[in-house]
Amino acid sequence: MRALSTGSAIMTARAAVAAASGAFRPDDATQDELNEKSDSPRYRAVFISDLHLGTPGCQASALLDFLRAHPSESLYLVGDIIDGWQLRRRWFWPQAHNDVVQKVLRRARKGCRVVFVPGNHDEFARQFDGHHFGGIEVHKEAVHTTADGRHLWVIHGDHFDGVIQGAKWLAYLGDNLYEFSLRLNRHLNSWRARLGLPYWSLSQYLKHRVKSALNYVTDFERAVANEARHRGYQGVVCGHIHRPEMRSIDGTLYCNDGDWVESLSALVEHADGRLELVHWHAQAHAPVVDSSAVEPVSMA
Ligand SMILES: [Mn+2]
Repeated sequence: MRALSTGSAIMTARAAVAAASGAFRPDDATQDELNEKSDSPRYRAVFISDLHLGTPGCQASALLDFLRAHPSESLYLVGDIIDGWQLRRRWFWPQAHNDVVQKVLRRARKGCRVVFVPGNHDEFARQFDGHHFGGIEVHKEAVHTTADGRHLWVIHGDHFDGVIQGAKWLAYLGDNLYEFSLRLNRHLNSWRARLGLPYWSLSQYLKHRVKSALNYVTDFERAVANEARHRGYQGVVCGHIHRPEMRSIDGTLYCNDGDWVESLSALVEHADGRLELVHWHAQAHAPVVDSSAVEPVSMA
């Protein structure tokens, strides 16, 4: 076990690095090289965020499959990679999560530029701004220049939480819960009628709340894109809200690479500078993920 010598590093940082560096197995590397034959197209850059390693929600094996199929010159880890909040409460570190860290470290050793922009769940790493560990550069924010010369601001996005109102977890309510609310509504109102109370629509109330949650997403996207424009960038790449998206907002390109808990998505840059949002669960060779098995609670 090796640990960082920096005294101020909190336990989760030390433990995560120790877990990653302590169990390197050469047979893994060989297997990985076999999987990474040159028939995979090489991407100029890959952006992933919100892996939430250290939580049961992290879809680590799907992520490993994605990484194997997407070798790149640069890899941006756009925050909430290791979930220090959850690990502090309960230690959860299965082999697949270790494999992800190994995979990233190995990629850095093989000449891929790996940039880690910490998020709010791994904010312990923000104190290492400007340092590098095992070939991974840590920056509070970064700028990526595409092959066609666009400057993209790379941030996690949590700093924009303060300017946004609303119950964001409601954005993750599914249809099932909505249908359940309609049934609950009928029972609630027959009970209210017996008590002589007027009709009150639970579903209307929830619909209103879901609408304000969706407004939260739009407000977040606009706030991030506006700030990128004010700073003179042509676009922005962020994560945090677990909502993959790529669109122009008032002339500024807004890219959210999504997450590896719910949406299993990433942003990739092709050799010619073209950006693409990859939805991994939609790939034929990837395992189908049952979204109902994932807790609807937001981890943004
Ligand atoms: Mn976050």
